[in-house]
Amino acid sequence: MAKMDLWFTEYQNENLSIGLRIKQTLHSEKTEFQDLDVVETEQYGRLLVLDGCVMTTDKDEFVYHEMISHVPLHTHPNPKRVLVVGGGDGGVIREIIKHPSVEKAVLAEIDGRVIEASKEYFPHIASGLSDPRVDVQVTDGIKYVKDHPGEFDVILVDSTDPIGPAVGLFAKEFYQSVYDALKPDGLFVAQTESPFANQSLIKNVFSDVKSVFKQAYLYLAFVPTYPTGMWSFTMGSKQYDPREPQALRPKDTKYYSTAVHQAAFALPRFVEELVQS
Ligand code: AG3
Repeated sequence: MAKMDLWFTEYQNENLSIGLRIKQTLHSEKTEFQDLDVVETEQYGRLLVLDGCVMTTDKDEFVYHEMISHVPLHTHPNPKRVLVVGGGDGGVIREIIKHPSVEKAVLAEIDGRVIEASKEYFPHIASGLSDPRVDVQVTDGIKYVKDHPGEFDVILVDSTDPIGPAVGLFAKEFYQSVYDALKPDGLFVAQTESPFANQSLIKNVFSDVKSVFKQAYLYLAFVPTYPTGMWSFTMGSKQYDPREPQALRPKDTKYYSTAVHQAAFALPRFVEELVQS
């Protein structure tokens, strides 16, 4: 019998898609907030898919999870209390708790089903969620941030794309609440999409973050399964300069190193233009 030719396709825009041959679909549901699917692919292992968009894959998850967390956590000299908004798969939490200074890491995820699906299908990504320092809250991250002024050293926003449940996480008002939820020397990072595919978003977020924090920085990493592969992160910092990282602390990383940290802030000219005021 001929091999079944089954493919997962994410339509990144009306002219562009990424396709991965799938072995099988492991899970499909409509949660209260979004469509949630888990598929097994030949190339990248399992995929976590929300509303048709790749959130993470077994094979390349380390790039995004290490870069959204270790860059800010090596910028702050002594991060003790860390908040993740979104990030229900647990990948960011897993990286945060590698830092011995961290006493408490809160996960504020709106969709409890993402947490459950990750525990079941991605145990190596969700592994940190059971750590005693981790407080998992199934709640609206926007409200959580508003209700906790002055509490955190570092806040990481691991959101979906700026559509559906995540729209409010890309708004200036939210960055102001993040600022207020940070201690006087705190800093934050948000995932901010692809400089090839989403230039106006990066421009707008950067100028909003800069107007709230005074200091804003953009850095890049390469995630093969995200639209265009080139991915950006925006940091707002009250005090510390991320271009001067602390010495390498957790050593068990696959992408992050002190040299990669420094190099991530070197922007190709067309990207630099997006953030020049
Ligand atoms: N959060 C950012 C995913 C954005 C990907 N966009 C897309 N595929 N269109 C990832 C969550 C991982 N913890």
